[in-house]
Amino acid sequence: MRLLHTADWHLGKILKGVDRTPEIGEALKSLLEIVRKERVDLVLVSGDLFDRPQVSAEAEGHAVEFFLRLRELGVPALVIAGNHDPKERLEALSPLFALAGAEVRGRLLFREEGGVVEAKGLQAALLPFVSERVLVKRVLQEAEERHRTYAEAMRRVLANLASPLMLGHFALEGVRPGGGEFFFHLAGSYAVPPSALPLSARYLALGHIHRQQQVSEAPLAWYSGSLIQLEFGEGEDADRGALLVELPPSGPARVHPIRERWGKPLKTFRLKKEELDGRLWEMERFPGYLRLVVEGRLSPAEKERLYRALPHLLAVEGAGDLPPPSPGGAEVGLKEAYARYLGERGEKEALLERFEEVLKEVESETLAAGA
Ligand SMILES: [Mn+2]
Repeated sequence: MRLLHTADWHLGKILKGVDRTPEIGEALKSLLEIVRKERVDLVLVSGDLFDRPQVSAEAEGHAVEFFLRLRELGVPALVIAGNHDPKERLEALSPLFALAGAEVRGRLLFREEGGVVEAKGLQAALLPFVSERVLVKRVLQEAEERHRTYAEAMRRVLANLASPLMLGHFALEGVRPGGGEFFFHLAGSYAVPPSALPLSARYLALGHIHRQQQVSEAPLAWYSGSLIQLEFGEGEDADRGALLVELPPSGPARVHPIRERWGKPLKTFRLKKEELDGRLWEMERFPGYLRLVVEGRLSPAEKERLYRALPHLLAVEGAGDLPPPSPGGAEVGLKEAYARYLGERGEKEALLERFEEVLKEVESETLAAGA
């Protein structure tokens, strides 16, 4: 049996005003080509098909077309919602997707409720993203206790759903972040310990982390990675694409990474002000989208000149506005981690202020609930 494992499409993604949907749509066409050529039997989509609760009709159209084309090829699909997906909407549309041969799961169902399905004669567990807030009671005050509770709850969910094939959308401890989700990692936030992965699983198809990587040997677990480079903060050279998984009737599964460079690359140039003119040609020739971090103040007119000269320049930032990321991803405070995250995304103060307000609200509520 040959599986194609994909995740983190993020249809509807808008990066600093640029809609990435056409690039993602092209990547999906390439995926279909792989399904056809490699005679794939079953497609696994491990969450984050969409980037946000409300996406454009074009974004939805690409997803619908993908599953209709799969149906034409006679290939069924298993699909789970990620944290970015409109999970209620996916759940509501699931009977329609089922007509196209795609089993779509928006919310968590335990085994007794139908959380394990059969696909091509194989038992497959569907574990969509489960919000930390659902799993962790707010009365638990200590961060450490909350993290332990989350890990324990996920351990029970995974044990309940233990199956030869499992789809999941969560962060696994010790994972190398892909950039888009690095706030999670830096804040030392919620993650599932590898020991919670059921040993009886022959393959775990994971989504959530955008860098393609194997995260467990026994049981075998991989993140397929995103289709395209979605954020400047995601390493240009980081592996992504999709995975072709061979699952023989018995014996271990074999994983063949498909490391494609779909979509436009994103690159950050970090330059001193006086280097700008000398490096302009290099930036002009770069085939993707650019972000420029300049050491030294630039006047609005100077910025304007750069935007005119470089049509694919999406952001100009001053260096030193934010502290550089700490080496090794050491633990930092929530506020600092969020400031860095905003910096990576090129968004700034207004959101940070709002974040502080929300943080205070949550803290006072947590105290009140604990009292
Ligand atoms: Mn994602």
